[in-house]
Amino acid sequence: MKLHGYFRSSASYRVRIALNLKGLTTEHLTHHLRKGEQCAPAYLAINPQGLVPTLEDDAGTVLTQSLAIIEWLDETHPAPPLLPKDTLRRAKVRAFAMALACDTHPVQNLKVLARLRQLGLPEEKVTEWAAWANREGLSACEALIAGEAGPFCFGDKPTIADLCLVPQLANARRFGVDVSAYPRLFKAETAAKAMKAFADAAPDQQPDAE
Ligand SMILES: N[C@@H](CCC(=O)N[C@@H](CS)C(=O)NCC(=O)O)C(=O)O
Repeated sequence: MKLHGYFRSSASYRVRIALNLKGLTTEHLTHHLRKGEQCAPAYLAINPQGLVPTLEDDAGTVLTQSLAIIEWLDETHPAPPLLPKDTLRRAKVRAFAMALACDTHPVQNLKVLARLRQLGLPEEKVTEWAAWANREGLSACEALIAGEAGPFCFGDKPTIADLCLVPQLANARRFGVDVSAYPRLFKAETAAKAMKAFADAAPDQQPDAE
């Protein structure tokens, strides 16, 4: 398998964690997002959205969208499971993951911030926008798992909720968000980061890290 990604990409980070948890190795192909390599014609031919990650399986089938990739990995390599068995719990885990992957991350993505700059927003306002998007999403997520004992987001094993949370907290810190406001999320992050699968997937551990 080949994973097209970028060390600082939080969506790629989610997939790297899933691969590590499943004990799967892939070839890592980097696309320098700040240099716009995700918009090169050869890459757009496999991912017309011009976003990372993209996974190519051994047969050359191309998969895009981190959550779709992670669920496919979970279905094809069921151990350890990344979703609970109980259908209601599955829905809750997915809702938490989507609060970050669908409603938080896209609003503060590179492409959106670049557009705000093009429209004339000064750099401090761009950062303020990104920090606001992170605070909105993380505050909601803190409330979503307030009643969960943990230590992970949902229970004593990582799920796709944790795969989305850890990279999003990294983004939040980059934009200057005070993450101490989210003690329950911090508890889940601490449990996750203690696992080798999460530690090895961290941006600063990647060969393309700057
Ligand atoms: N919903 C997509 C998001 C992918 C995405 O936005 N990736 C970012 C990096 S985390 C990217 O490629 N940004 C490039 C750009 O904005 O031009 C997923 O989960 O895979």
